[in-house]
Amino acid sequence: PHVVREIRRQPETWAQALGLLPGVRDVLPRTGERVAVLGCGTSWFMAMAYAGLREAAGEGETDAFAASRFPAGRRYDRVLVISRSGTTTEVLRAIERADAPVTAVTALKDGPVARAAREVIVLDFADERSVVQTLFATTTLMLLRGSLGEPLDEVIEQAAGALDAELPGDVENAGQFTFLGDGWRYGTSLEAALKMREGARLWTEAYPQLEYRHGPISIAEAGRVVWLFGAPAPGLVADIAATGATVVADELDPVADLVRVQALTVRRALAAGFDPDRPRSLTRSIVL
Ligand code: F1P
Repeated sequence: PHVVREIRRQPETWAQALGLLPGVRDVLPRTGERVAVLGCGTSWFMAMAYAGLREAAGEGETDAFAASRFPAGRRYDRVLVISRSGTTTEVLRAIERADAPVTAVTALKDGPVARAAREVIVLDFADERSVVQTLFATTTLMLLRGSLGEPLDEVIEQAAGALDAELPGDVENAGQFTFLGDGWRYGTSLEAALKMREGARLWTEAYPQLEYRHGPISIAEAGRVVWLFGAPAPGLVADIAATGATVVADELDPVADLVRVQALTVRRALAAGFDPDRPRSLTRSIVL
C-alpha cells in the first residue's frame, strides 16, 4: 500500500519541510497577530493542534475552525488554511469569507485553494497517493511547530523509532480505542481516532483528558484501549485501569505517538482485508 511508504517517509520529509522555514516565515503568523486556522477532516485537527501550541507559546490568540464553520465578520490579522488536495470546497468558501490576508498550506501548487489565497506554502514533496492522510498532515504540523521555535530533532528521532514499534497484544487486537489529550494534544487525539476509523473501520473516540470521566469512561472495559497523549492527569490511569480497559501512556511526543497509531491502523486494516489506501465511502477531496 502507498500509505505504508508514506508513513515511513515522515521523519525525513519533516526534516525537509523544516528546511523551508527561513523562506516561509514572512507568510506565517507573526508574534501578537490574531490568527484563525482552518481545514477539514485531518487538516482541521492539525489546525487545532497548531492553534493550541501557538497560544501556549504566547504568540497570540489563535482560533481553529472546521472550514465550514468559519464565521463571517470576525476580525483576524491572518487566516491560515490547510488543505492537502488544494480543492476542498468548504476551504474555498471560507477563504471568500475571510477579511484578512490568507496563507494556504497545500500540496497542490496551482489549484483552486492556492489561487484563492494571497500567500501559498507548497508542500508538494509531502503529497500522498493514499486517500488517508498521514504524511502531509504531520509534515504541515511539524513545519508549523518549527515556526514557533520548537526544537524538533528529538521528535524526528522518536518518530523513526515509532515506525517499527511493537505494541502489546491487547492493544494490537483491541475492539475499541479512545484517545485522550490535553491542550494541543486534543488535536492529535482527534486525528488518531479519525485515522483508525478511516483506515481500519474501528470504533474510536477522542476527548480532552479531563472530560473523560464526565461520561465517556462508561464504555471502558476489558478488550478496549484508552490511549493517552501526554502525561496523565492525577488518578486518571488508576480510574481507567479499574474498568479493565488497557491503558497506553508513554512519554513520546504526541506526533511521534501518532505515527504508532498510523502504523497500527495499517496493520489492522490489512488483517481485516481492507485496502488502507482506499477506504470505502471516502474520496481524496470533497468538492461540493
Ligand atoms: C480534507 C479531508 C481529508 C480526508 C478525506 C476528505 O482534505 O477531509 O482529511 O481524509 O480525504 O478530505 P484536504 O482539504 O486536506 O485535501
